[in-house]
Amino acid sequence: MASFSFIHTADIHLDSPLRGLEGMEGPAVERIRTATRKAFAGLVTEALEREVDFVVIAGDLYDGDWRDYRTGLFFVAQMGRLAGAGIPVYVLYGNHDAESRITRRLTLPDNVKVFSAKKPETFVLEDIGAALHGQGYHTRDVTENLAASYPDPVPGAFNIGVLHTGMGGMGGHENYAPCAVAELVARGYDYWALGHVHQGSVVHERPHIVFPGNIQGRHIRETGPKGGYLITVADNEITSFEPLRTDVVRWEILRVNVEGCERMSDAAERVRGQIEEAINSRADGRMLACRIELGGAAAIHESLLVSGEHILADARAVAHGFGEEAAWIERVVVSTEPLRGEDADAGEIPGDLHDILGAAAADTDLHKLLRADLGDMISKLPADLRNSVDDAVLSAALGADYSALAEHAREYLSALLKARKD
Ligand SMILES: [Mn+2]
Repeated sequence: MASFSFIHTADIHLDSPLRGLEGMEGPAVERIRTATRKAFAGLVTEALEREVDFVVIAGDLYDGDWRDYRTGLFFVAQMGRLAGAGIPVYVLYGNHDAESRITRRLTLPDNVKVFSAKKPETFVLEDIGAALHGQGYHTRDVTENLAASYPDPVPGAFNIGVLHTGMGGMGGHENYAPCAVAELVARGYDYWALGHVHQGSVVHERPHIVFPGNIQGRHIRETGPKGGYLITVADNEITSFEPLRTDVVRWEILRVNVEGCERMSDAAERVRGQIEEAINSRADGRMLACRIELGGAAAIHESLLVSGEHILADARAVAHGFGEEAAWIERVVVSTEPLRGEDADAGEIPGDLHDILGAAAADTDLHKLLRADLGDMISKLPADLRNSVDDAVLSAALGADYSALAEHAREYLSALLKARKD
């Protein structure tokens, strides 16, 4: 019986710069900084231990042009580990590592084969009866349907299509090299090793059409377990399809309801409980990188609004209580509400100011002023930055919702005045 196994991975984004860690230090931050490398080395270790027949990397091995040669040398060193065991690696470049974007080059070990970016290329592995078809990206913006010109399957072989694609525009990813599921199914291959969409998903089975997702979450929008797949094939049938978890840092959003909390220390205690629960039930021994979202109606709403720096520092202090590299807090988002039936402004804001602020939300002249001051600046922000805002106040500003913005300002001012009085 002809049997073999391979690993399918994609979107490694080696040495991807991690936003928001500037000026931060400590073992947890260092762990995050080196996470893409550690995850990739872990994947190579899996390939060696499982004695796979080959490894497929379906695009975005790199995050863009290397800052220096260390990124390339790290990759080559990992490939050298596989070369030592006689394991070949098939690499296809995607939008992030398109030929035109990577200006530095290094000699790759013989076991690494790179798909052509000019036309579809096929590698046939005679000894195990597998054929791999693929075409890499020459430039970043590949808008044509690459899959349409992939060749017919090699008769009698287990055929694998390797493709970096946005398919039909999934999950907020740029729709590069678009194609349809039905079209891939009709191609007659046995497995489509896709890349580009960072949230892993099995799009179709028999034939398998698979986005493995990235091997390591890089920020709070890449939450949950990450890794590749180990596929075993016998007589041209997939006999096992197993997820490999390679992430060394696991991103999570922890929603903490602070309803009923009378003091800030009550909220801290609830945060502690949520972190503990996440470490025990969802981190699988990885370091947890989390965002805390405080919600619910509570008497401490105003105190939370005006003491952002303290809340973040205290959440980090709580996390340190679980050990140096157990959990790290990315941010604390305050989405709480004042207790119902209570006029948040009552007695806090002097009469005139109260009236002015109350009317601000509906003041069209004020909106015009805000638009003049903010609109131009906002329109100059890069699209990915604009799309990644998760703060209510910033969202209102970006969405030109000036009445919501005025409302946030009124609430904040009221909380500040109240805090001063207390
Ligand atoms: Mn990509």
